[in-house]
Amino acid sequence: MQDDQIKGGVGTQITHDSAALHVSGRALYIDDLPEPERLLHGYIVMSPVAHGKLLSIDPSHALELPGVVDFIKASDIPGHNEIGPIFTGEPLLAESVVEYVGQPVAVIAAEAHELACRAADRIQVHCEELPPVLSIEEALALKSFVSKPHALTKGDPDKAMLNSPQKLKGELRIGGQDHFYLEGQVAMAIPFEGEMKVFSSTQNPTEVQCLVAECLGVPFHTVSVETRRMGGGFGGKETQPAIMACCAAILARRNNRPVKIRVIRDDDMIMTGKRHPFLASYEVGFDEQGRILALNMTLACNAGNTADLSSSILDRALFHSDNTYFLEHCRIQGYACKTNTVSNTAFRGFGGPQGMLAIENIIDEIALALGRDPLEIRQINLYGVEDRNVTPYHQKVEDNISAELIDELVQSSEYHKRRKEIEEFNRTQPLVKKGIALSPVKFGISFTTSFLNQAGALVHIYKDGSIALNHGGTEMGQGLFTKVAQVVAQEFCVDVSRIKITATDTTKVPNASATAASSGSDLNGKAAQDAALMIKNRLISFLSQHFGVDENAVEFMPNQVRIGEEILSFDKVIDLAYHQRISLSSTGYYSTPKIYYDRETASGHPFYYYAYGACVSEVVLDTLTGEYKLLRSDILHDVGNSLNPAIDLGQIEGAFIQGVGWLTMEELWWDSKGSLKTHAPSTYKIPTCRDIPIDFRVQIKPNCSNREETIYRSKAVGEPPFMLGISVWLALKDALGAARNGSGRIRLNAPATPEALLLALQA
Ligand code: MTE
Ligand code: QUE
Ligand code: MOS
Repeated sequence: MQDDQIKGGVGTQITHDSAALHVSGRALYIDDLPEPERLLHGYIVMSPVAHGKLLSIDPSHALELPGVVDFIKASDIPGHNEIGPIFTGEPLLAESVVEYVGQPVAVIAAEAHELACRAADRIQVHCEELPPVLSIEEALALKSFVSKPHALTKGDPDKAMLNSPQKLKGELRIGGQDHFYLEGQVAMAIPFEGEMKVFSSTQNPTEVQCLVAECLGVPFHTVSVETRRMGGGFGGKETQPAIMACCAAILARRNNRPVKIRVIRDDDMIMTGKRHPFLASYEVGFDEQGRILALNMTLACNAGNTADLSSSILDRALFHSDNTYFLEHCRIQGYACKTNTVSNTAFRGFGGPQGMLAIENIIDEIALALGRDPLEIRQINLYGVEDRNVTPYHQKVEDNISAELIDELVQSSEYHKRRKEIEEFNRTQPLVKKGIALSPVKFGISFTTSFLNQAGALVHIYKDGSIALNHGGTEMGQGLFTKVAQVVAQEFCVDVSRIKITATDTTKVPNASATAASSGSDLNGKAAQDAALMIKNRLISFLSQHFGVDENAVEFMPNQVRIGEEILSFDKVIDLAYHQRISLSSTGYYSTPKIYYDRETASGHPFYYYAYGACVSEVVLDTLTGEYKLLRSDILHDVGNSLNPAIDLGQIEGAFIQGVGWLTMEELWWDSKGSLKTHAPSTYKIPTCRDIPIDFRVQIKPNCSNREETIYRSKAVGEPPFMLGISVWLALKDALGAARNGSGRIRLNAPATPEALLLALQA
């Protein structure tokens, strides 16, 4: 008996392919792989100061420990000492200056991990300290930047500001965020026959391949990188893994032994980049209704000591400082400030969250100034459908559904009724105050660096009818492998269990982009579909000739193929095709259409489409302690036609909570010498299961097909819902307003920790 449907096709809620392995602890991460014989363990020696001349590094106390085998510094790197993803001037190991506390300056190798760790501690790094630049303000004053400033302008903001009946000026400080992936950074390099095989916990195996080859001074084809899965990446494994991979490969080549480097959590947090802190300064002009007439805003981020991806992250911050709102006259300027702190990097949302928080705060300020419900101000400023639809970067918003989405959520969450109940509660409760807020999200999908929007795949069908799938995307828990397997199952009309998802490997698919910008399933799904269709079309043409029927008479049915009157099992068809010498393997390729951006004119069509969502959150605040509880969150989020609603729901919930963590509890704190003091869970509070809303209602917006021809008209989901967490920050601000009885402006920065809330109450 054949089923009338395949198992695990597109749109079905199958579980993550590794779910059982994850929850039973059997999933293999790089540190779990069987260790090769003669494995050495590397450990990275870090700069003790934020800024200084590097005078000498003395490894003698380390090398005298039995089992310590090797030591390298910058001058021992055989090729380039460069690991910048976009710009040069980003050394793997510091040469003559050190520029942040934690900067890699040397690497030690020993017979055991703990020994290497201990040996690294004994290495003496001598520096002549120089004055560090630690804050955005200092860097702005010195005009110390890692990349050229960028600005978006539309209309005539100066004139519109002059003519605005109401104006507000303000500043918002936005904190950074540590990725806190469960699996720390790790790499293992294995030398053989002049080649180097690297296992790297990376979102970007191709970049690791290229950088390892450049550090070794060898052609790319002698280095291969494999990544089966990461224990979370969240952007923290886009560029940072190069440090461990390159150091391991250099040591492996010198010693002709395999080398593994895994840094402990504290050192990982000190050494590697985080989300960029931002300082937003603005002047907004508006009318009595609260409609924004002019906006003049500067977004300055703390890029840390090098550029890394900061220029692209700043671009994305600028591109999202409109969020869902039409800004007719605006100037939005961006600065990527160079400081003597760790170089900040990609983190879920990639600057978008910071830009969006800035404008959401402005909307809130307008509402407060006019004594109106912020929801009204949001609604009155939304992008239109026919007009009022041009962004500050001059892309037309053509798929806008924010108004209807917000209306639906206002209804389903009973926003207005609850707002009244909360007012009543606050009238009668002197010490605890409730707050509520709705915040929308519009997130642009595509790498804004247009050439990155490409992907490749490789599909094999073996003689027994089983299928192997490979593509350039990486699995970090987000379910990409599962979704792409569903696409291939759908193409061949077979059960997904037939498809073996294989580890990302630079020898199988070359020149892949990072799995980033939420575009993993969009890009790799299409590339895998292309490969599958190539084979499928070969099969169709073969079968029609072999059986003497029209090509239209060949039909792929669940796990079978109908050829005219005949029905053969999929296995039988493959067996037949093999014996008739039909190729059963194909590569596939995809590049996103319609996108371009011109930095000179700051205009173009950087995004293929937008993903939308909105969230209503309700909090209760204890005005004596600043403690709060997230009572309820209602989310309505657009994922187009979902490839897998179960996985998408998980992404929405997880991203939201991670966003709440960023804005309400995760606080990074450096001392006056630029040393990070919050480098473990004892001092850095991430959300846990106790922090999810007591009442959590998450809905995927139904019947919401993507108007663009994406893979099965789905939409990217990885990052957009992160920004729904903004509703919680706004709800806390609303509760503060209630506590202060509407007297004066509320100065609240992010994160809104209990301490910050208490200070804002007393200000
Ligand atoms: N989900 C899990 N479980 N773990 C992760 O590391 N990273 C996020 C998001 N969801 C992440 C995640 C980030 S930053 C991005 S860009 C996307 O997943 C990348 O994967 P995708 O493009 O396949 O959605
Ligand atoms: C979103 C992203 C990324 C991005 C642009 C986005 C990203 C990323 C890069 C990038 C840009 C230039 C490079 C490079 C990478 O741009 O993750 O290697 O040369 O890596 O809008 O997530
Ligand atoms: Mo995600 S920040 O684009 O890795």
